[in-house]
Amino acid sequence: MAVDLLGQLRLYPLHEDAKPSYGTAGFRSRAELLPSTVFRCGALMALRAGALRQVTGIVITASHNPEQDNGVKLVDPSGNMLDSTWEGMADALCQAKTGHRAMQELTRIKQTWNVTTGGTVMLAHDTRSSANSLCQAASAGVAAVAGTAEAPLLLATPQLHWMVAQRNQGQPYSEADYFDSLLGAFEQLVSTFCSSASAQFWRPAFPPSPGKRQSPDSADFPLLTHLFVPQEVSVDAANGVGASKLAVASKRLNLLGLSIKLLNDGKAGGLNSNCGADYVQKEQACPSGFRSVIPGSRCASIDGDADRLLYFVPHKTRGIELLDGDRIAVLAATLLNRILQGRPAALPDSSFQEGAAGNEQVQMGIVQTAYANGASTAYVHDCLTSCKVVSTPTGVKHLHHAAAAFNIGIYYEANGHGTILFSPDMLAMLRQGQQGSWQQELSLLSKLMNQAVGDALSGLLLVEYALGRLGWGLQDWIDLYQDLPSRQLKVPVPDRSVFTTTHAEMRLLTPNALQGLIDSSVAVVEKGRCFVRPSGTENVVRVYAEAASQTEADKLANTIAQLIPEHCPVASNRSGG
Ligand code: G16
Repeated sequence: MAVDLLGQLRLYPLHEDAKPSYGTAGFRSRAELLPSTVFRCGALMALRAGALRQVTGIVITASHNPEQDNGVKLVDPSGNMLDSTWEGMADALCQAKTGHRAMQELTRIKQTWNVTTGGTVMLAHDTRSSANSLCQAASAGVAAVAGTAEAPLLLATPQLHWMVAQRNQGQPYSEADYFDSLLGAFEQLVSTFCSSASAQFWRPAFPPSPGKRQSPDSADFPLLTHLFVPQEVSVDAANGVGASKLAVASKRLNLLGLSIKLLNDGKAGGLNSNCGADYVQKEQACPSGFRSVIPGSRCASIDGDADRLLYFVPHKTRGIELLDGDRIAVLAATLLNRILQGRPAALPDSSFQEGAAGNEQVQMGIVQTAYANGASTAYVHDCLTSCKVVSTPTGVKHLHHAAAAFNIGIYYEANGHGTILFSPDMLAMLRQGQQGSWQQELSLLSKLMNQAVGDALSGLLLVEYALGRLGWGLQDWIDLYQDLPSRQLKVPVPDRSVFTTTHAEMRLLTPNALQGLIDSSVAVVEKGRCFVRPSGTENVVRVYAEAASQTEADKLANTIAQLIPEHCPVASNRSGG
């Protein structure tokens, strides 16, 4: 039966306050403004599935934003975010003021892509109360172009990305398969490379010289039985969807001696409310619900849709030692370097040149954004010499593609969003490895790390494996380098589109005069760095500053934040993501 597309579009009219705009990770706004956008995204992703004859996906989530917000993340057949060439079409479709105009946009897409009917779209949502009605809107949009919308599933965002990628590669793709793949890889890594049988292999070739700092929990020869020493991580689950998913994983991880103590698991407390990875990073503070956690213990925080991960150590006061995405990337690069060099675990040692030799054949890179702490970038340049550092604008969609250019591309935003990509050539080479070889270890790591998108569960397994494998305690990881003090602020503005940037968002193009004022403020601050960029997920402009002292970083950020209103002419509101 023919579908009345125009009639359907008119059932989901554009809200008069909605100004949708495809942002850093799809569309976001207050939930009540979204039905039209979500319906149209359903139609768009069904047409993309039809055009490519592969399955696409939609996740209804506003990730780190508050409960009253929602949004759509659009998943390409590869499992990555929607191809950037379609973002303009998504904008034109979702911004069309009337059903008739929206239908014209859909017709244009059909003609351009020579597609008559929609394909299959997988749907997922997080724990927000607006999920049900928005999933219905997405399904209706898919059906309106004669596509097939699958039943929506309660999933963490990276799970759906993984499932779409697997399915299009003809691989098992259920949620159970997802857990089997990640946890199975972790189990195999531990049993193959951290067992007493592999102890010989892991004896350090370069035992620490006398007088060098010793890891508090390592003997001279770390036999890598560390993982079997019961390890507990207290995880702040942001009162989001990640809580139930981590609960599933923790049953299997317990058997390996890795115990996950779930806090902010959604039984009390609001989604991302004074908790979650965004809160912990921006406030540099312990999330709520951590009063019972012993100062100095190993803690982690994920965000509302479980695609970001940070580690932290609570101090006696409310403060924390933050181990952010930059540090996870450095830990990963250290582990990978040592595997590639056939080099065993050794304690952090300033005379030890990571990546100095042995892996010339493998191009490894770390992708960062402007938010990467200057100390982390300096550490990679100075100590991980075989790793190239690349900087991209904010957004996994940018980092992912830059990472894919390497044989092994590590990408992590400072906010904890990231993963490690292995190129097809690299994977083909790794498949030839024997049991117990470095190739097998890397191959298992490629299964542990979600190859589609940043994933908090992957990240947690990586950190625990890397620390156990290297024989490091948290302090060894912290001691690699000292972060420069930094401060992030957000300033609400009437129209964030007047802020445009260049140089991977490190410099402003417009408003014209503001960059000059930032430059002169930075020039008088020791180790000063500061930039301003419009958020792609909130109606704010973000200010980032770092300096030699916290007082100076705070002062620099505040000085620039105060300049913003006078450089921002009043214009139309934008409510989209
Ligand atoms: C999303 C993106 C991230 C980005 C973050 C903040 O994260 O996936 O890549 O870093 O937004 O972006 P912005 O500074 O433009 O608001 P999430 O976890 O909210 O989906």
